[in-house]
Amino acid sequence: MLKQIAAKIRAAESVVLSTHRHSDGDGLGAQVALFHALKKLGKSVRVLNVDETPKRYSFLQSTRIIQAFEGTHEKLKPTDLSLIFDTNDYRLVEPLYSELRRQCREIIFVDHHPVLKEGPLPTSGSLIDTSAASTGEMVYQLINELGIALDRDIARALYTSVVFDTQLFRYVRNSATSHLMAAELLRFESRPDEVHRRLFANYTHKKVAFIAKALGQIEYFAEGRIAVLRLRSQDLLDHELDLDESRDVVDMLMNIESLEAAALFREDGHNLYKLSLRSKNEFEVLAIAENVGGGGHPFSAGAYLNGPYEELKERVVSQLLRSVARPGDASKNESA
Ligand SMILES: [Mn+2]
Repeated sequence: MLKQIAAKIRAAESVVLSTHRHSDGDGLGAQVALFHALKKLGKSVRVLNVDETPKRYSFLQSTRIIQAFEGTHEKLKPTDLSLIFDTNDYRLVEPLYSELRRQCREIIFVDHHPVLKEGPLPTSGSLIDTSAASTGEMVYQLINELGIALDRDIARALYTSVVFDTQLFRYVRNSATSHLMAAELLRFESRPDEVHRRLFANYTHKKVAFIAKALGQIEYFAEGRIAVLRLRSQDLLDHELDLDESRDVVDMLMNIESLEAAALFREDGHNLYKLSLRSKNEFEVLAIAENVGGGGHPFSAGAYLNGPYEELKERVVSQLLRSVARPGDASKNESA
């Protein structure tokens, strides 16, 4: 499939690169890397996402490369090819996706998330590789397949993908690929420490105060094997946090040694929550996320939920408790 996609890229004159709503370091790194690579092939290429880029990623673009569709709702010019990274679910790309469908001759997803059991199928030419630790890894292979030489811009973007999705090589899926790829990229990226800082060491004093308050409110279940935390929208506002910044909190929870799974409920509005689930060892949370209408990876998944907090929490915690009792059996859980 990689070879077919490379052939389609070679044949295309114009290409649009996109990723899911609430973009992250993996999707953005993949896009920006391929943007620079395709420029070298003389393609007309643009990076267009549904919404604005979270501010921590400003270092990926010295001039503005990444554009946001929302707010402009511009009419796209007819385009040969669109590649969408780090998701295979078009609903996470709407309303931009509808415009891509109108204007692009072909749309291809390049992704490492499992296709949802009950959800839309990716387009036919798509490349889904759930063994890849990041989408950047797949784009790295694609760039090699196209025979495009790496440079600092490409390397920095791909390195961002790798270290973001592996959380600085903590989640490498028992494969050497991320490290081997990083070693090659560091021939061109001389300041990996700067990338690490931009991605992870970007806390303001207000954010630290926010985290301190939030961590004091963790609820534990099953003898400390499960943790649940709610982030209130007023607290996010008071501490001047982007929605994007809440993801650091759930990753922090997984540093608690006793934990097998964590659930973070971020309040996005009245009775609107973004649920983030994390787990480790034999405990998988993807099925639980799917049961409540979401998706993701086996050990890192999420969903957008609608309803009063206590009800949502009960629904998720009851499934987590069933899974903790029977690890690896989460797929047999039924949602209430
Ligand atoms: Mn990813």
